[in-house]
Amino acid sequence: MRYLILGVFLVAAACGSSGETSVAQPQAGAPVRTGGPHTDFRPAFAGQTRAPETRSGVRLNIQSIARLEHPWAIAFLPDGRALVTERPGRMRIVTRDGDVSAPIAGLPEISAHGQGGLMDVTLGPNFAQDRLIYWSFVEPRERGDSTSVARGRLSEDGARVSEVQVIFRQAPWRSNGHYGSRLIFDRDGRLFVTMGDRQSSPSERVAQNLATTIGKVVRINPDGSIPSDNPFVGRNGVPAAIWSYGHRNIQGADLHPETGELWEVEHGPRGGDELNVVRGGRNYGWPAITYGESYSGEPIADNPVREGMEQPLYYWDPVIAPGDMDFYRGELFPWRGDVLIASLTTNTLVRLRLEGERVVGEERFDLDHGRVRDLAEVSDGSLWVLTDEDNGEILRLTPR
Ligand SMILES: [Ca+2]
Ligand SMILES: [Ca+2]
Repeated sequence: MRYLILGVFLVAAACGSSGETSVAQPQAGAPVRTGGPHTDFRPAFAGQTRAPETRSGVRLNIQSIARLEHPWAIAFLPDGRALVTERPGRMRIVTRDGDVSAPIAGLPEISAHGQGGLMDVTLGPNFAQDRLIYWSFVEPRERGDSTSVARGRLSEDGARVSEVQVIFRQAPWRSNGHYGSRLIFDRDGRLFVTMGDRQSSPSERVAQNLATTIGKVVRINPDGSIPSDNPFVGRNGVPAAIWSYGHRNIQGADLHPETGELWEVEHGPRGGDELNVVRGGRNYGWPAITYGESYSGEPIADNPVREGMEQPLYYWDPVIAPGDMDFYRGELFPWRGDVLIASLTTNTLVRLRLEGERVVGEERFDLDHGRVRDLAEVSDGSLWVLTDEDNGEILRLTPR
């Protein structure tokens, strides 16, 4: 282990009357306490991992407002209610007070097994006029189920979707994992779909193969057609929808509030979860380069740096298993411009402080309600968080 463990004096402080535990401030420069890394790779630049712990002084008020089965994604409607998906294949409308509607009718058949089912949902860029919503799901296919994207018109009363069209289909693959996915409209109204490598073996190098949409981010128009300025348009044998490649499994993404570029968090294997800014035509390396190793401990890459492949802005080893990520845009918390990440394995909300494209601080908030899947900022700056459990919850987070 090459990381210098600084003299960190973690002193358990007395538990307050509210029952939360806390620890004394570690010395300046010490990272969040996580245990040792699995690999002994050196970061490509200072601060690429284990940024100093940065305390914002926030204490969270955590309120459970509704229960759902494996809730996966939240999309707020203009009236303040939210569309919320459940991975087994239901979409519902939830009010600010947590009243949950019956499932919305009219969704096409969804194949729910393993890590997949109904996943993300987002409003179209002209929702106020056309009421089009977009969702990602695992579609039953003859040659192996895979990630698809559909859109449909939400009725005025929110009870059903109609005029449903499947606008994108990832190539099929026979596995139950690594479906992605997040749906992010860019500022020009084009749709990014972030996906995964469908748990293909690293030795198959599928995410590096430009002939398939597996292990890729794609960019499409809202009707499923291909933007003429996509990076691989006109390249023989390459699906023109591809925006970037070499991705393992992306379940969290957002547009940078200033630059409008796509940022994503990506699951690594054992070690090597990543934060990336995703640019058209670039290769993000999986599985040719990674800061992780296989679950059996076998190496995947002998070197995490390679010419022509992008370095993550930041990585975690051990992993956080990132669900969604959002840039915080509000003012209720003192986090404006920070990256907030839902962590499935640590049951925490992870906050990254940025300076440009460098991570300069990390903080974690122990929510202690199970696997954190999604987060969404409410118009008042509070947060809704989903826990991906059989008896999952919508949690409302406000500062104390
Ligand atoms: Ca990578
Ligand atoms: Ca979100």
